[in-house]
Amino acid sequence: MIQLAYDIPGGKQIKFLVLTLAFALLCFLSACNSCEDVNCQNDGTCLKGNCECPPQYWGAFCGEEKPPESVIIQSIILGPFRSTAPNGLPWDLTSEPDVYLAFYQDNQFMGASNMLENEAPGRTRTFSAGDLPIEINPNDLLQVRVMDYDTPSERELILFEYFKPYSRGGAFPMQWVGAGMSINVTYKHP
Ligand SMILES: [Ca+2]
Repeated sequence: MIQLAYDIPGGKQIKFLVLTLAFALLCFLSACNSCEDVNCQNDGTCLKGNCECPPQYWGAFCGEEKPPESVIIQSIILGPFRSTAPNGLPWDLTSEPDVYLAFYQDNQFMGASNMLENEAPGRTRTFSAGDLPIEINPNDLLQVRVMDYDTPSERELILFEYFKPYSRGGAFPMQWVGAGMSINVTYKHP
């Protein structure tokens, strides 16, 4: 083959071209196993020229977002709320309200937190890992109701807020901030 290259006009150029191509191929093959020019995004790590992605990303350079399987509420910081019920009276006549959170998606009850007894309306309190967590659907709007527990059959709605659990391209925020509360979350991926 190379002998043929010598026999035709411009053969030397062809030989040079063949050698150059062979060299380029060798460089390319060795570069395949090198991480020198591989920039993995989103905390991906390069291993033998390939990006190993964290569970929430995929793709050659970990640039593609993977939708979560579910969202886990880790803690909720509930700020001060109004001190009186809509009728103008205090939430409880003889003590402070007994506060808990109820979670709804698509009009379905998803679960409730533990109750904090005798919570003064003016203070900030945290519902933490022991009071939660609640696993929710990433695709349905979440309604969080702040409730005052009176008796097994009587509860009063203090306030509610809506949160969107997952937005594509939103880079998985660890905290959602609302007017009256903020929610710390983690994302579960398959
Ligand atoms: Ca009450």
